[in-house]
Amino acid sequence: PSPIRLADYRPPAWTVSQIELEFDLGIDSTEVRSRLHLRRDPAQHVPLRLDGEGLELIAITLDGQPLDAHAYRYQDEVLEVEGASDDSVLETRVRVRPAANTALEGLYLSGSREQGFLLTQCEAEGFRHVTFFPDRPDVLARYSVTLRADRARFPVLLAGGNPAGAGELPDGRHWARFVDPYPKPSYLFALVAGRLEKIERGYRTADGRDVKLVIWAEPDVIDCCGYAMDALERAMRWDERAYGRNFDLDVFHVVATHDFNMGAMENKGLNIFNAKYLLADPDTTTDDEYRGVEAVIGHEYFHNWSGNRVTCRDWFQLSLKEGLTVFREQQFSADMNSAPLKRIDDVALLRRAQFPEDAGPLAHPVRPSQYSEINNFYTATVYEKGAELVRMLAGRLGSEGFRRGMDLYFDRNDGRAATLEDFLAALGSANGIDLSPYLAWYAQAGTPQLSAAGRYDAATRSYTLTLRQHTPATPGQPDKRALPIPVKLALFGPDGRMLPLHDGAAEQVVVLEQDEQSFVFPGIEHAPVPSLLRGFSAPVILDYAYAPAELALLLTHDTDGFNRWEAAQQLAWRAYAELRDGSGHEALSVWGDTLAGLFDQDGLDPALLADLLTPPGEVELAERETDVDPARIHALRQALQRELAARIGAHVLAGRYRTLEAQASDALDAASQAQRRLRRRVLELLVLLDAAKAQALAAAQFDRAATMTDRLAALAVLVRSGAPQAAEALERYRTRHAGNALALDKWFAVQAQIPGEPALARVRTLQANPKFTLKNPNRVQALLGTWARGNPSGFHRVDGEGYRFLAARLAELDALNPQVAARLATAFNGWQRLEPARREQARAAVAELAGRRLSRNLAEIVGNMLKG
Ligand code: B3K
Ligand code: ZN
Repeated sequence: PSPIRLADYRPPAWTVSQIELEFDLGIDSTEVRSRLHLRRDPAQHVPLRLDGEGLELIAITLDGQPLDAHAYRYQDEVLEVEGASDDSVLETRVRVRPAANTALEGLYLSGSREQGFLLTQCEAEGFRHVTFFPDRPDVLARYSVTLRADRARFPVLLAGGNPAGAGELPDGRHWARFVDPYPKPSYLFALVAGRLEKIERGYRTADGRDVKLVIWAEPDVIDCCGYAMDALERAMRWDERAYGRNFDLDVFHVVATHDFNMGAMENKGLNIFNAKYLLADPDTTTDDEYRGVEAVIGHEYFHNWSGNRVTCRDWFQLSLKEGLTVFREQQFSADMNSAPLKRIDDVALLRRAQFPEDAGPLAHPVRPSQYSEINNFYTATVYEKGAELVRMLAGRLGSEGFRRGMDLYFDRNDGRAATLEDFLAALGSANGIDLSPYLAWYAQAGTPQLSAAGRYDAATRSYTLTLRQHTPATPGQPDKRALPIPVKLALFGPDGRMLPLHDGAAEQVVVLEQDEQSFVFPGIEHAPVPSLLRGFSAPVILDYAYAPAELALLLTHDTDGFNRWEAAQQLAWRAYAELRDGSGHEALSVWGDTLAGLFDQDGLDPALLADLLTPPGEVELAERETDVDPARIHALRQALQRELAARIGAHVLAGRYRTLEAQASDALDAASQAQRRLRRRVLELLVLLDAAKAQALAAAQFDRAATMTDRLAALAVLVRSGAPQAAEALERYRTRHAGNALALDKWFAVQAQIPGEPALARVRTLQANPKFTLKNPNRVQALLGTWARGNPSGFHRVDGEGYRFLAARLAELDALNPQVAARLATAFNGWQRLEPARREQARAAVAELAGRRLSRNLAEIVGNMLKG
């Protein structure tokens, strides 16, 4: 099939002003009647064509008349109808089969036939699996949805919009109707039906609307929804304050399911969540997961404006809603928790997930120019790099200017399907600035490399900073142009104090717009140490030839929490390179000794300390190498951390561990979370120095843990260090949490992280465990995703067995769930940079897979993988 191209976009020839849907719901068979009120674009003369996939057509009428067999044709996933005109009403009746739907796209069954419930997932193109429709985001219609079902089997019936009646039917059946007053694209349609329980809360919006907030879940987990409800209320208040956005329906439903392809979905008025991002309780949820629930609750809620009220013209504009909403979610999380820690987390994620994407065969711009399967483009580039671009724009405009721009964006585009040009135009015209140069960031793939060099002239007391940029070629984009790169900076004197800049400010933003530019700072009293790209002001790779002592100065004194961490990362990187190349130990000493010095410093946030003590991960380290040998990188990173542990000292580490242990609590406040984060880090360092002692501490921690965070941290240390206590701890964990799917996922995941060659044997054993199934995306991610995407030394075996094992699982999975298979296949990203033996094994495994009959999803990923 030929790819879809942005350049080929045409407005729809036919639109739908209103749709009336009626569902007769059943697990094996559901009947869907739809009445479409059609509008024709007078400028275009093409027959009516509607999307429809896997639909069994039962009846079709146009303007009340049954259609002859020759007046319509349903083939190749398109229904073509003759004789329709502007204002025609097309009515169809189709049958779909929810229980047979393993792709979890369209209408499907979550859970068992006996107890499970029905739900839909329509983004991006699931609605065409429900009924015939112009299934594209620029067709906005008013929805009226009537659900009918057996009352005993489906006591709860939900769809997006405001409730508009309900009642009884003969034979134990009942009905409910929902009308959504806001025109919306089909990808935002949703329904849910089954035996669900709820928690409920009243909420009054800032503009005075009384809204009912309802969270629905299966009876066994309804007690785990309270945290999400609180988070939802916080998110709603925050969006009112930060963006002046109010909720706009009378009721807001949120539903949890264990069977979901991604994190959650922002369907209008009926958000549907992967249970992983909704359910929370202290016995089974870690601190990181609590923050994840809050963030995703916020993210989906914020989509009500950035995505739903203002939607995307076409799927190439996906980052218009996703990059923007991730940015809003990041701001929300930063406000609710610690802003510097949030920034560190986000940049670490960008480096771990997006930089490798941008540097490999799957590289694509934030606004891709073509795709064959849009579901393959819900990527770190569209989401995380997209959010970085919004952050750059927000930084350029300042907080008031950005708010002005956002107000205008929402105002101008409310009820419309917009483009990234519309976004930049609104931000720009609200501020009298031309932001169109930033469009290049959306069109150009690859991570820019920014080199910086400074020169201090003591005679004139001026400092000159020279910046140069270069973006390496990516597949299909050999030549790159210069991008506007905002560099936020400050200058530090030798005593660690900030040097005032000429206008008295401590901090300034310079924007590099050409390939190379110099910026002069007059009136600088000393040769400075520059703190560059503060807060990570642009998503680039910075190269500046700092002396290790200069990085130590920033690590100790920088007032930007993010750049303190960044200095530690840079030092760790250099220390790692010294170990690898046997090129001395200058950076190693400076890194280890500076951190050892900070270890006992009062007033340093323990959570920040934990992050400072963490060197770049194995995926990030591999990014800077050619002929990558993941086993060697693992060994070197362990050696690096052992050096750090040695410089701090076993005695000091153990002492700090005991102090932290004495403070242990099961509270969720920032201080308790920070204590747990540092305690874990200390244990991880100690185990490298004195394994027996640390393992004994971990075993005791596992026994007594009052939170999942502490229990899982202890278990991870035991399992990954191959402790003699590991097997028993795993068994006790399994028995304790046997009935809890999310806790059991963590049992699979922790074992998938065993380093090195033994990982595969464990993965094979776990794959044969009766609790493992390829049908559940969370379980697949927990075992196969953690191993293949998060455990490089475990996946990249030198004999290639890891690659062949994954390829075989991908082929099986693809037959069930193409979206999940395609995402898992990205584990092969970066294979071209492996050392020759692994490279050949990986290539052969991917090529063998490419030769099979695959879904469009998986075929596109493996095809691109081999092209790059
Ligand atoms: N918009 C959904 C993602 C849909 C993915 C479709 N394959 C979740 C989100 O970003 O909020
Ligand atoms: Zn989103």
